[in-house]
Amino acid sequence: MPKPVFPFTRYGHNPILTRQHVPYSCNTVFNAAACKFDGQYLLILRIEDQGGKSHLTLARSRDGYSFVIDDKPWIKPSSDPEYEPYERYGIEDPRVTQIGDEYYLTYTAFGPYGPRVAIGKTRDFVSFERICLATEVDNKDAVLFPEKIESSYVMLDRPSGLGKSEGSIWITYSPDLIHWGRARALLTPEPGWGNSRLGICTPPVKTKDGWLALYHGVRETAGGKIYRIGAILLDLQNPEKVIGYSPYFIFGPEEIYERVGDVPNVIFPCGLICEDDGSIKLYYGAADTCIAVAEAELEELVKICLDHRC
Ligand code: BMA
Repeated sequence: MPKPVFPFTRYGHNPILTRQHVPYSCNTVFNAAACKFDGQYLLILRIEDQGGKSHLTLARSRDGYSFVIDDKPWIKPSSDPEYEPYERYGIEDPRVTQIGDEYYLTYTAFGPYGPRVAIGKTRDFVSFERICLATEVDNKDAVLFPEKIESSYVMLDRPSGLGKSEGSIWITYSPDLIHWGRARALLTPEPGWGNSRLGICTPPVKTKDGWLALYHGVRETAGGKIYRIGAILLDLQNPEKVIGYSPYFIFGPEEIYERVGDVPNVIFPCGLICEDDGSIKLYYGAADTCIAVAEAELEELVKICLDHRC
């Protein structure tokens, strides 16, 4: 087996956001979606309040490292009777995908029945329109592709597997973002660094070699779970075909802010921004307590997948 590679370099002033940066009282700020909008970097932060429920708040930056957080939440759990029973315990782990001139959010709606995937959209990051609760419960980690493929919207998600302790990455299709089907499993846990759960982290990026996405692998250990990151490459025309993926993790908790926090040993990226020079910025929640950023070359991530073709 070839030598494992670690393509990510952490920003020197991590963590970039902690609860000290939040202009109102909360427990933690972590797991943020990321995009560029109106000449700025935007993070859609998951903020957990002191009651243990999460909402989403925007943070803005000119350089991608130094962010200012809005002084009030952007999206709170819904009071609409159609959504309220499913968002009662909070809304979590957003991801954002630009399709045309609209930005689509996928997030975890969490309520008494369990977690399920919800979809909504915005044009201006002021108003927000909920589109649907897209899956049943025990499903999280959903990302949308940035374009339709053969006239269908395409989504990756992570329904729970055997005994709820496992979970695999699945693909599913929709004509209208509301009705989803033709679901297939893409990647499932194997003994090793991702022996328990695999979930997609960041929306797929189109490259000449395929759709590149990052995913987390959860390893169950005697000391608890460890959340680490791998890369996967999917066929451009037929994204249920896995071209290759990293057989080892390429990014994992090492720094103190990743090792220690409300949930130790967690790196949980929800946002990836591609820069014009071929680099990417990966925004990740660290130990469910703060937000950090790391950088890599997109081409290097693709190469890792191509070096390990299925
Ligand atoms: C997952 C999600 C994430 C969280 C992670 C580690 O199941 O709930 O929000 O960061 O667990 O606690």
